[in-house]
Amino acid sequence: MRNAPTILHLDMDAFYASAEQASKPSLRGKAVVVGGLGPRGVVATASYEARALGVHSAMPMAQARRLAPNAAYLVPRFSLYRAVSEQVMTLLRELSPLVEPLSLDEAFVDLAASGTAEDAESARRTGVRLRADIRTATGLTGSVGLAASKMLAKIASERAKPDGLVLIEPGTERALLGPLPVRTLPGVGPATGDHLRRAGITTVEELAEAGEDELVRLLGKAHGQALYAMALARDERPVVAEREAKSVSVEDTYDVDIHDRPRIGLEVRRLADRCVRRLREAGLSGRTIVLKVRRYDFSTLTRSETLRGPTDDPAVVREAAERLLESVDTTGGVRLLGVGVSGLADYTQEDLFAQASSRAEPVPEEAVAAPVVVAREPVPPHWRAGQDVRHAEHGHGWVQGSGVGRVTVRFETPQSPPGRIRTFLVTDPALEPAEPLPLVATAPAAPSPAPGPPAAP
Ligand code: TTP
Ligand code: MG
Ligand code: MG
Repeated sequence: MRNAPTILHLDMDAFYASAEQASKPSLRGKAVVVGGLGPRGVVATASYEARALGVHSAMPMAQARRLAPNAAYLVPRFSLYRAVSEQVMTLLRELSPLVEPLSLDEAFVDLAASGTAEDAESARRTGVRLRADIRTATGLTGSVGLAASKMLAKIASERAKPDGLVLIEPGTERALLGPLPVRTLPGVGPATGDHLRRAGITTVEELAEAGEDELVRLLGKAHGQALYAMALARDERPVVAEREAKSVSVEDTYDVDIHDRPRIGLEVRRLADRCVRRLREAGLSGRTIVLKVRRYDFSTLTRSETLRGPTDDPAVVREAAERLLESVDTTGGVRLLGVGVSGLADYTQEDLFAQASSRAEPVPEEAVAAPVVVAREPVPPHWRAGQDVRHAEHGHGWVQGSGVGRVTVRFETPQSPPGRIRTFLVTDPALEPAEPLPLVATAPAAPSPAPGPPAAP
């Protein structure tokens, strides 16, 4: 094991909920629960204010509502979380080429691989700076753990939460691990935990004392040996840079702009089929379908839809791509079309749910609210709590609730003070779905999407 705490583990604090609070000024400091809002929905995450009331990830939504009846209940907005995640991962990659993302909000970084840090002092400085940079870039907080192994770095960031940094000095690992519950160690889920408890082992120290032979007898060779090594704080697992090819995509540029809507639809279906062939050739499946359209004036837009689970089914990709096309104005003609599938490999949301279900009871299917980006039944309009909207007169806001033909919208933006609520008919033509706004105001470099011809790239 290395002799300096140069493995960094970052995990964002209450990630989805913090992003929601940053987006929606009226929710700051309040209990916020993000997850599936349908009858079988489960909690994806809860703000720290809601956690104080007992709400946590993977809990059935109905139970959360009993514990925190006054909390805000919101659907997840994955496109926002992905955008923030990309900003965070970019900052991590500036520290080292060896970055191993574990999920949208979490990654290991090997600081020694780039010479960013050689000792505890420089590692701590790097961690402090990273936390400040994340805050500046995203407006959100993340906690950092630093240690000489992955296992300890992750334990350290857990202890740093929320909004902190913990560095474990090499040599102090065993003393720190000893009194912790066995469940702290990677690979000890509820079942193994119960098994060990029945054998009288509840702490890491007791695991070490039990000895390798006893653990192998209890848990089998591979698991027993691995756990014994972890209990002695021996963890040599390297940080492995993320796998290549996070998306597979195909596109076509047309000599003559296509105007004919049915023809555009046909091209999109063809591209979807070609994309799926590529995906299958690579032995991959993915969860986010992306449609790219470059219009006659070179303005390029992408639309994406995230499915409940990864797919490599041509019919599913085709349908999703066609649905996405519905939301794109192609009058004037298109010169390029593309279809891609991303959310491949170990980066998908399923990992989080798999993780959650190994920690707790199995997570029902409805873990993620059904249509994530695109409403599938356009009539009557289906407004979901938390969703972004734009009103012709009042501007940007979000759906606070809807029912009996009415929808309540709060008009506020990440940079505004808490906003006012107004109620409309669900069919009000002045109200339309909108994209999430960036959490941090960017320099006025990008042209606003207001009237006027978009600039050529
Ligand atoms: P976590 O990092 O496990 O949790 P968190 O960021 O909400 O809170 P903290 O790290 O401060 O304890 O998960 C990151 C995001 O992944 C979380 O915000 C929502 C999502 N998620 C689920 O959708 N389902 C789950 O069961 C879990 C655990 C997380
Ligand atoms: Mg987190
Ligand atoms: Mg995490």
